[in-house]
Amino acid sequence: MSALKVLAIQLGFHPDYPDVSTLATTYNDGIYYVASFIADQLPEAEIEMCQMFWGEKPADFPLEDYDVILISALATHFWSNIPTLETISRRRRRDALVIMGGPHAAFAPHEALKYADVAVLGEGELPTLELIARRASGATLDLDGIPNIAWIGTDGRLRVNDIKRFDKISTSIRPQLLARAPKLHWATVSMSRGCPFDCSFCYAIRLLGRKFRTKTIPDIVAELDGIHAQTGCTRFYVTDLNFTTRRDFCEQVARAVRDRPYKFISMSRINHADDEDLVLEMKASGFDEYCLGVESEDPGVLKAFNKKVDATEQTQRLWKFAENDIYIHSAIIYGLDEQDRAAIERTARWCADARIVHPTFVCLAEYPFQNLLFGARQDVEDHRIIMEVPTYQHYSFVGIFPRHMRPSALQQAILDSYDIFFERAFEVETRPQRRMRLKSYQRSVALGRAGMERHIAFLEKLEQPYYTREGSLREDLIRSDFEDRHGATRDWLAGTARGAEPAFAKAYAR
Ligand code: B12
Ligand code: SF4
Repeated sequence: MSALKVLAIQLGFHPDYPDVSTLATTYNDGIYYVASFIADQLPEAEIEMCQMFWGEKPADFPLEDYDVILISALATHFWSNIPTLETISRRRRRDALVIMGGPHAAFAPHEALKYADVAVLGEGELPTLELIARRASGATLDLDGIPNIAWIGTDGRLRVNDIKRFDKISTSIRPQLLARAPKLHWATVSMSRGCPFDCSFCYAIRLLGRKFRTKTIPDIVAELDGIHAQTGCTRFYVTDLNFTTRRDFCEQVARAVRDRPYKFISMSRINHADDEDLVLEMKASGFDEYCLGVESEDPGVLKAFNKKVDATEQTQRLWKFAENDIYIHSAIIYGLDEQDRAAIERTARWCADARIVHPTFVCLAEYPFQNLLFGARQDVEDHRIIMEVPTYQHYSFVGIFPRHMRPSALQQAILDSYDIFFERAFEVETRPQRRMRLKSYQRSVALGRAGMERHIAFLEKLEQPYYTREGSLREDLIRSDFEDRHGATRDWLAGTARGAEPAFAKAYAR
């Protein structure tokens, strides 16, 4: 029997809408973990990677030859690559298995299933292995009982299996999968999964769950060394949702990598600043940058997002990081009804005063039908979401109809926030090293400017019928338009969606 041939594809961004964050230039690690796990479990399989971030094109691969095609995409990648997905659908073998995973498949499985046989709704390793095994064992593919998957049944209805959060996560990225990587600024790697918090806007916990699970320290060190040996990269983006969830784990990682020449950026919460001993111990091991879920300085906004932090202490905590020469990145979220233009300007200026070095000003984003499908919360109702465009769920680009301002005005406010921030930051920041960082960030933001201006023009056209001359949202009109365009899909989903089943919704929220 010939070896199983697998192609793993990471879809890329739309060239007109690049990401403003410098960190977004690295690869998304999810597909590498899935592909590496399959390689570990099925050593006879031949696994190839097609990374669109590096200019590789799926159409250049022999798509007809593969037994399994794995596709990973954010929403923005999905809607930026419809012609590519059509090419894959046209050229794939009919008896091949096409599986789509990652955020878009997880939150809009019905869209992913236009181009894939199966959508994976969360962690992909075990469901993918099981799918491959079942495909190999029979002519008809029996999908019942495989956790975390969705597919379209022979009756044309969406099927969603039970959701399971897995206990162990021992996979390491196979360095060979990065063989064709260009010189990387950052290599992404995951050391733990899950976050125990429950912020309202957060889709991350819906993918990876709320149970914090760690890899073993020897596995982590071996993975870092392997990626370093393959790519030469010494800087790692730790994609863990909340790396500092457990102090003992952080200490162990810090000790294990102390003698390595590595630098890390990891995600954490702002109260990490309170444990200065740990912050400094980690800094001595290369953890001198964090991406913090700051979101806002406004207590009302933080409460609305269920952030569970004390707003009065945000600034002092951020100063502590700055005083210890630790660089802070953070997404600052706009789009709630109470965030008018004045509040947005205040927040942008506050970021500089609080000495955040890399704020990314973003728009609240939401998928429709989340309550219906999964019993999950949505802050923005279905009809106010701008879907099916290359900027969909790319948070740098406004993707909702706010009630209090036009989408184009919000996008303009996002753009202006960068100017307000940089003007103030150069007044506040005196340390040469930090001023250099600000300058380099300012250059990368400038690269994203044309995309935002293009998006403003798009939004102005789109929103025109939906706002009165005075600027209030004509909600009845937008609702009835939504009904015309998406009502049938919603009703079709309602036939099999599982959000109303308490046991399903509970497992999903874990
Ligand atoms: C770390 C992170 C970042 C980092 C690094 C990203 C990077 N280059 O890897 C930074 C801060 C730079 C970033 C930026 C952005 N991010 Co981000 N990010 C995350 C976060 C928190 C973790 C991602 C991660 O790597 N996790 C660890 C790995 C192991 O998990 P995973 O990728 O989810 O993969 C697992 C499953 O999804 C699944 N899977 C994935 N692919 C596939 C494929 C197949 C075939 C199968 C079967 C399964 C499968 O299996 C994997 C392993 O179990 C996620 C939320 C999340 N996933 O939890 C958001 C997330 C992916 N980001 C998001 C967004 C929007 C962005 C930006 C576009 C934001 C912006 N600026 O506008 C940019 C895009 C950058 C980019 N290159 O993609 C959204 C995606 C929304 C959407 N629905 O499309 C998410 C979901 C955030 C959220 N709201 O919760 N991000
Ligand atoms: S702390 Fe971060 S990862 Fe955890 S729920 Fe909140 S936003 Fe999501």
